[in-house]
Amino acid sequence: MNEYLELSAEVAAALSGGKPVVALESTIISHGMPYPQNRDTALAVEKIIRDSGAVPATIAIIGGKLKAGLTGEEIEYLAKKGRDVIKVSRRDLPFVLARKADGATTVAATMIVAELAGIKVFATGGVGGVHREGNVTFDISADLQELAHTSVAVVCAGVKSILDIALTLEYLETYGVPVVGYGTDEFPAFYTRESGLKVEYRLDTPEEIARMLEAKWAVGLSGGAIIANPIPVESSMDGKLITKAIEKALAAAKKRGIKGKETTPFLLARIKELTGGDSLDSNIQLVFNNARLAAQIAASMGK
Ligand code: PSU
Ligand code: MN
Repeated sequence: MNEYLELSAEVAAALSGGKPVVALESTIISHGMPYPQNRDTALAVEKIIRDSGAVPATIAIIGGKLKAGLTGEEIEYLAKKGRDVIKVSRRDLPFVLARKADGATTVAATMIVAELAGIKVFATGGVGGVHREGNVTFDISADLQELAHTSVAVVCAGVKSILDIALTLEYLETYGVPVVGYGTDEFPAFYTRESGLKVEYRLDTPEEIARMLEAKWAVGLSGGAIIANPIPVESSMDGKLITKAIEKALAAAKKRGIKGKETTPFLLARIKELTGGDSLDSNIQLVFNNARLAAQIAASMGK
């Protein structure tokens, strides 16, 4: 095993015993939600995965170690420290390891650790993508390149319209990343079930998704896949209301000159303020929904 990698006893036992394991990221804890909802959500997601018959592997960097499977204390620590924890994507990883520091892993960094550990399925809320005006700013999340190269399936609720969803889908197509609509013909937009953009492939069961992933990897098509799982109807938001909040948040980011890795956390926090917490409730529910599906896919792999 890699000298930087540390699996919890539960995750190590599940992997060696061929039991289903679902990876979870930690940037969503430190930078994606406020305390204490972030801690409560992280713990509840783990419980949902356990109740669905799989083992959760929440991933983060603690003391320069790539951890898969955190203790309750470690989750509490990352949740409480919030944005003071380093947000770690691919390019940040070597520095944080060498300094023996702590870090919250983005989708990209979580995929890297999951692949090292041998975990194939990962659940989160939303992935990063091509930002609006990305053709000018070049602000394209490293998550997309990771999906192009690292062989882990990411279950998410689509991407937020803080991004340019159409450009994000074009980018994924160019890099050969399969995008599945789970029970839908439309790519979901995180808070809402519709984005106005179609997916090429709709699959309606976890088994079909597992077969697709197995086929992909069996023929040497390395890289990830996006399993886009629309937010449950009862938790979804009013399209107009969320669009307004997003427009305001984007304008505020522009005015303040927010750039680089700060952009996504800034927008998420602003949207939460502007919607009076409704967006946070939706966000939490869609993560739960993704965790359930990811556990089912993980259980179907190799069957
Ligand atoms: N989108 C969300 N919630 C999140 C993130 C994105 O709706 O918490 C986080 C994820 O960790 C994702 C990261 O990997 O932000 C992307 O950041 P950036 O755009 O800087 O790559
Ligand atoms: Mn960026």
